[in-house]
Amino acid sequence: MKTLRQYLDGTACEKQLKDLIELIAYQSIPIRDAFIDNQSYAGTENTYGEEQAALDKWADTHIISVLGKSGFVKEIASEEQPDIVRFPDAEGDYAVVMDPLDGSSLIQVNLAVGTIVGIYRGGNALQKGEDLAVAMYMLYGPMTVLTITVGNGVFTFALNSEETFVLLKENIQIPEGKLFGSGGIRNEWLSGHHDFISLCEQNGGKLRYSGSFVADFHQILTYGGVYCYPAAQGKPEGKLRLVFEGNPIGFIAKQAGGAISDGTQDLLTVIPTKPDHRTPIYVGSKNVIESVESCMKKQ
Ligand code: AFP
Repeated sequence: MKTLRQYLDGTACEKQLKDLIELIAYQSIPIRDAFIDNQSYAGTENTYGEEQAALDKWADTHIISVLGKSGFVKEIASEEQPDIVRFPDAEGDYAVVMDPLDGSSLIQVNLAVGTIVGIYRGGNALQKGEDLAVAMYMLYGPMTVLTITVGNGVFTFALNSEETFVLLKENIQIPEGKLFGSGGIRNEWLSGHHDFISLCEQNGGKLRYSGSFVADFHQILTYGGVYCYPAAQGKPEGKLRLVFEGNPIGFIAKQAGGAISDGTQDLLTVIPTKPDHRTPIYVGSKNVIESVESCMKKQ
């Protein structure tokens, strides 16, 4: 079975980028192994006022330390850091954006959570999503899997019993499915979002939402449909973060023939104004995202 390295060797990625991808992908082993010892909350909050799980903090510190030592990376923008972490002396010129542990409220109930990562060339972390060189996520479920695009299709690898990532699925395309899931509180949704969700229900859609973006998106990637975290009354920017969540997942969706939108435009064309730039997110099958945008226009 083809390993991650064998796959990367068949791509046009430069050697240092391949090494960086592998280095990050295999951090899923220490992160997964740290679940048992990090079940509690750390007693601290991130920039967004969200309580940090101990594993959130552990994974953040761990990945930053590994990347800092690697010399590959000039900047890291992490959901768990208030500011961009800089390594001006690094020999490499990449910038990494990451959510080290996405879906952290699910750690204590042992549901699937993930790590989201994007890599830019040019050492600047605040670039448009469409300029990503690599987008990937690791999903810690019954299997630990890595879904990745280097801009030439989407591939999923699974960690086998020898702790090697081996190819599970190649050239993944999002089907035009009917799953839908939405974050937020129904009473606070705006009318366009209400209309869109009603449309999903009328069309025989099935509700699926766990509270872990990575796990919920992985399901959409497989069966088709849409993941939403909408704008709300008094919260036009929604909850999710453009840089660490929207862009890497959106880049994967687009490479798989799907789309991502903030309700009005392709999210990957938006220039981030700051690391913690928030945005409404709709991601999934292409025709479903088109109907989101038409519901929002009528709002
Ligand atoms: P954390 O990474 O802070 O746990 O946030 C999870 C998340 O950004 C995303 O993974 C979920 O889909 C969404 O928030 C869940 O939010 P709600 O708990 O409001 O549904």
